[in-house]
Amino acid sequence: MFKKILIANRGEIALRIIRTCKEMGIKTVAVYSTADKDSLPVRFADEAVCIGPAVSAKSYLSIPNIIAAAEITNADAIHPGYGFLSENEKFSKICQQHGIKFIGALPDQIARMGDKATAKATMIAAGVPCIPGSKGLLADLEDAFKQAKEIVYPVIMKATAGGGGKGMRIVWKEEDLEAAWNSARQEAAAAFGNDGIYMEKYIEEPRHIEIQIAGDQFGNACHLSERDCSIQRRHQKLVEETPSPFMTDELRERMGEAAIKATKAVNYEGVGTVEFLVDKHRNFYFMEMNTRIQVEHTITEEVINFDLIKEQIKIAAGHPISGKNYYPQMHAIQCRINAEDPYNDFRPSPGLITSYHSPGGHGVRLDTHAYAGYTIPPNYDSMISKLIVVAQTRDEAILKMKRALDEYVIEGIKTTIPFHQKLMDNEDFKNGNFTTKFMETFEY
Ligand code: MV4
Repeated sequence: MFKKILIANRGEIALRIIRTCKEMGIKTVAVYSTADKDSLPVRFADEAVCIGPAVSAKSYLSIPNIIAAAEITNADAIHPGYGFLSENEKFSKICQQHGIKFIGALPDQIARMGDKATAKATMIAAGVPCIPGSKGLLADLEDAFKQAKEIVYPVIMKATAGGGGKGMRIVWKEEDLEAAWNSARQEAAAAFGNDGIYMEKYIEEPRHIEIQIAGDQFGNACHLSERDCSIQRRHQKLVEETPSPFMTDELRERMGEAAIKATKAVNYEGVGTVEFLVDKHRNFYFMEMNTRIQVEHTITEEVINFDLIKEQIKIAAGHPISGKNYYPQMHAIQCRINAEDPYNDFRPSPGLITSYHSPGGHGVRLDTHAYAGYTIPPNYDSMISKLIVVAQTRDEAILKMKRALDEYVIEGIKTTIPFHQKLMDNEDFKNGNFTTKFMETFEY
């Protein structure tokens, strides 16, 4: 087992990883930017190294600074958390070259899943259901016209280097194709330095349901059931839950099997997530594979009673997994509490938390690095905390979440707590009647 792990991240996920390391008897090294010098991960880790100024590019994204911190402190592994360098092929490779175990995917797995057209081709070859569309990248505008006619409008064009909606264009009719093609390519080139575009049939009003998977160094793989992440806004998830209110035992078996096929197709080692779009007929299609721990891993932990960070560390250290699948025994919901003003277009609201009281009690979990007197810096994402509840049924989980949100006091900044309170009272949400389009019409 590792003796010392460096955590190449900040905020609640850095704290989350430190906690598991402590429980496993593993020493921890926090790295921090000058903006985070007073943060909890810095205080709770055994050692802390400043890796640069507030701007991420010069601290949390600086590979030389992080490798230097690992070498100085003699860390034998690096946990990248989510975001930052967690899905960076080069970083995974450089860790390898320095004899430091990267607790995440291998460089070639990151590369293959990071390029969306390559990922899709890999999944088609493995027999994972994919959305009908172009075979690989579109050659030119003429090819785009030809493919769209075959696929049948509406179609969607996606940047192969994308994800998170950048470089994505929905095209409803032939007249609009040329403009969409030009702007998608331009946006993709500017954002990713890669203007490769592929095309798919546009699925209207889908649900976003993802399957948690795990694979080990011996070729064993399993799934740990689903999370429903349909409640999102501009590709930012707001609420996640498991089980999905749209799920059936039969669909879970089929999606779980498909996710395991995806895992085995890339000899995946570690924990990951296979994202699917699910249409109203319960047809499901591979969308992306995330080769990292995700923000919403918590709800899976609560319903299967299992520490996913511990599992990541054990797999990275060469432990085998059993290969049996895990099924939800409870119902869990997570609300992301952001320093944003929900009544002002979710505008970021960083600054000093003047007063703070956290919710608690049976079935309530709060993953956060915030406290009274903490200042949310403006340099990073605006998530303050993840409020997670677990209960026997979905109805009870919603009531528990309402109760926990009512207890939660954060003063000095605007937060998304009032939004979540309205959501928990919404009839469509309460009935499990929602798709990825929900936020376009929800009035709160
Ligand atoms: C789609 C789609 C409909 N049809 N693909 C959004 C982000 C990127 N990962 C893929 N996305 C979508 N791909 C086809 N063929 C709709 C979306 C989509 C979406 C997907 C999941 C969660 C929220 C979403 C919001 C808007 C669009």
